[in-house]
Amino acid sequence: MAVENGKAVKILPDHEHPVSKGYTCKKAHGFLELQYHPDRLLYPLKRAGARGEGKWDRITWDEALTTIAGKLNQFKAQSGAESVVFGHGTGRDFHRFVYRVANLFGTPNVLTPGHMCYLPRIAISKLMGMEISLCDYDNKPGCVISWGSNHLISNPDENKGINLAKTLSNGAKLIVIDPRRTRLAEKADLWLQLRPATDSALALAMMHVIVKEDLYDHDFVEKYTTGFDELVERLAAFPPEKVEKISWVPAEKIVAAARLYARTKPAALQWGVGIEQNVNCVDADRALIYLVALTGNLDVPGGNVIFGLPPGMPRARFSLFEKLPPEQREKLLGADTYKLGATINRITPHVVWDAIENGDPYPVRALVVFASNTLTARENAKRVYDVLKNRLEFFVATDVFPTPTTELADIVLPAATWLENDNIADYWKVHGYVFPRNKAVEPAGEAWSDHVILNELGKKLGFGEYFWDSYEESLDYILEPAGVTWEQFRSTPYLRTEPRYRKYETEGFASESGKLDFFLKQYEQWGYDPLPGFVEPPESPAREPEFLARYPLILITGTRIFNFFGSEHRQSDYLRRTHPDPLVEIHPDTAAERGIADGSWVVIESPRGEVRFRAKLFDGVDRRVVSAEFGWWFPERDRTAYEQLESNINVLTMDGPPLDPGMGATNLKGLMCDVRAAGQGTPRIESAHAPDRQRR
Ligand SMILES: Nc1nc2c(c(=O)[nH]1)N[C@H]1C(S)=C(S)[C@@H](COP(=O)(O)OP(=O)(O)OC[C@H]3O[C@@H](n4cnc5c(=O)[nH]c(N)nc54)[C@H](O)[C@@H]3O)O[C@H]1N2
Ligand SMILES: Nc1nc2c(c(=O)[nH]1)N[C@H]1C(S)=C(S)[C@@H](COP(=O)(O)OP(=O)(O)OC[C@H]3O[C@@H](n4cnc5c(=O)[nH]c(N)nc54)[C@H](O)[C@@H]3O)O[C@H]1N2
Ligand SMILES: [Mo]
Repeated sequence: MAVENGKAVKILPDHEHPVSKGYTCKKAHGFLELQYHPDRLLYPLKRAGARGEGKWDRITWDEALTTIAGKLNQFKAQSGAESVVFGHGTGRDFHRFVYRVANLFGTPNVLTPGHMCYLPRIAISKLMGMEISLCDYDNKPGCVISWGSNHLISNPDENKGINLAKTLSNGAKLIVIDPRRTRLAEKADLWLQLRPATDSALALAMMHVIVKEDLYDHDFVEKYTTGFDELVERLAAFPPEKVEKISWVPAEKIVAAARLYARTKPAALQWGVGIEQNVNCVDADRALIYLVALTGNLDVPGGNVIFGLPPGMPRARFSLFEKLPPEQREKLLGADTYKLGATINRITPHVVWDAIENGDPYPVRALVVFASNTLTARENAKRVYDVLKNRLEFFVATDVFPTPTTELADIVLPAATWLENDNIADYWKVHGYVFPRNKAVEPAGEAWSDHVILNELGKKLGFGEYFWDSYEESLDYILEPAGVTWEQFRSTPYLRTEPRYRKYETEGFASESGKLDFFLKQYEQWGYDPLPGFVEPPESPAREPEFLARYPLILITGTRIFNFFGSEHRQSDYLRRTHPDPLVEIHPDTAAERGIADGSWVVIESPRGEVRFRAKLFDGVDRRVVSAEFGWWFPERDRTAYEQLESNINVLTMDGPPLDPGMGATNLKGLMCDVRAAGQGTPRIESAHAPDRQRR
């Protein structure tokens, strides 16, 4: 980071960084425009008019936090701490404070995207007695499967696309399993263009081949697993010829992929949310873990490795889960239904909306969210709109910018950006590293970092003894077990827990059997399928003819965009210049049948509503599939939160049920829809339509 006279002027690459290896993404180049953008929230705000009317009074931090703490403590006294739900968005480095405040306050309920993003992998791995295993790119995998993951664009979580790119330039074979012909798919030795949401069936068919052709690791299976016979019995129901009909992938390609992956050693399996955002989520996750294990690639160099937790205090200790009384833990919303999610205290959103709407199983009165554009990013957005606008008693949102979500809040708190605070980066990840992130510039206006906000809110709520005079002291507290202070750490490149391989040989698995179980007894006891299987999604080509006549196309949503992160960055001229509008990919033949031209506006319709997108004709999607971006809203338009639903793809998605049984993962991919040229009728949302002011 280059800083001149207190102003950040350039974001520089760090070539010594072991994870980014000097790669910086386009969003980083666009960030300084956002850092100094005139739209930024600079002061705490209190709603002045009716909710959503757009009238605000500036208030002091003290008034804001005193009001919030007063309300939350009032709800707790009247309706129980569980009537307050905290929330956050995608993984960021302050989340530990959200859980610390929630646990001390006494509510088990924290609303996050974790039910369908990454946490299903964590939860099912833990149930099997391990942490999640990650690709060990630094030890030269000979073959990589990229499964529902567009890593070169999305760079998520612990690994960055650069590590995959380097592995491929070293000559590794590549198998891509994706309904879209991505840049990565173009490089692949084998591209399996599957029907969305059929991943678990495809993985079972690959295992079928691996077992039938005796390509599995006998030693690993015999010594370190249980339930192999039951698994083999299940695999009998998934021969490639049958799975071709389910997944649309030709049987010979399934066989070829299984052989290539099983015969190349070591091989790594990279997966993404393409697999998790549907009703088969956890079954796909566990089938993939079994593929890794069966082929002897678990915890071996160049395979999928369970790296250590980073040095420093374990996150669970920081979050003070033990302070949440057992009777409060039991009140976790949806715990009786989504039992795997409950093991890691995660909830699917509909249970929160049910509680707010109907008081079922108890009333929820307040929602306090940090860094989450809830209205734009959560499924079934019209319902979310109605709940936030009309049914919720008290709503607090903390953000860097005004958004369609902050528009509906009672109190809005201005957050500092990642350039404006010191922090321990990657503390929540499991690649074994932590990095110092030094504050580059002072916060804009009166913005506070989320840590500071939560540290001060914790004190106002009456838990002063668990918080710090200044939040920086909490960095020392976290680093204490690693034997360094923040002052020492801030000039260190990183701390790392060195990886150890094949830990199961000495430690086994932390399951009841001490082994990796193919047959999950806990799943059976919960009333779920103890073995991975496949079910048709609630909306699919298997539906009744009348439904299919109206909604003939499969819809996938949210494939990551290079220029934007979630619903962020739409304020940047630099990033919007090359990507001004929301896009939906449609096969040219499908478009021609509907009179849709490349670049024209179209309406996409599902049973939940209609939205407006620009057509991008692309023969890399199947004729029966369309793929729409997520996160769209238009900061340049002066419009209400309701009108900002116009191109919000979550107007079309389901919050369920039916959902993935264990985790409550929602169906964001593999829904049904139809598309028509916008000229033949604008979407229903446009009833209060403002003129279409495209900015460029
Ligand atoms: N249809 C569909 N919906 C999806 C997905 C999909 O694929 N399809 N993907 C889902 C997934 S995987 C996820 S993780 C979620 C993401 O869900 P969210 O994280 O809730 O969504 P975002 O829209 O990214 O909202 C992040 C907000 O945080 C603000 N922000 C950025 N930095 C900070 C900060 O430091 N502090 C504070 N307080 N605010 C900050 C941004 O301005 C933005 O408004 O969306 C989910 N929704
Ligand atoms: N630039 C950018 N980077 C991001 C984000 C962002 O918004 N922008 N978001 C961040 C977040 S929150 C997350 S969770 C990650 C997600 O990053 P990834 O896990 O890479 O997720 P996606 O790009 O949504 O989807 C990956 C691929 O899955 C495919 N896919 C869709 N449906 C299916 C299916 O049913 N089966 C299979 N096998 N594939 C399917 C899509 O075509 C896509 O190419 O990215 C993070 N990084
Ligand atoms: Mo995510």
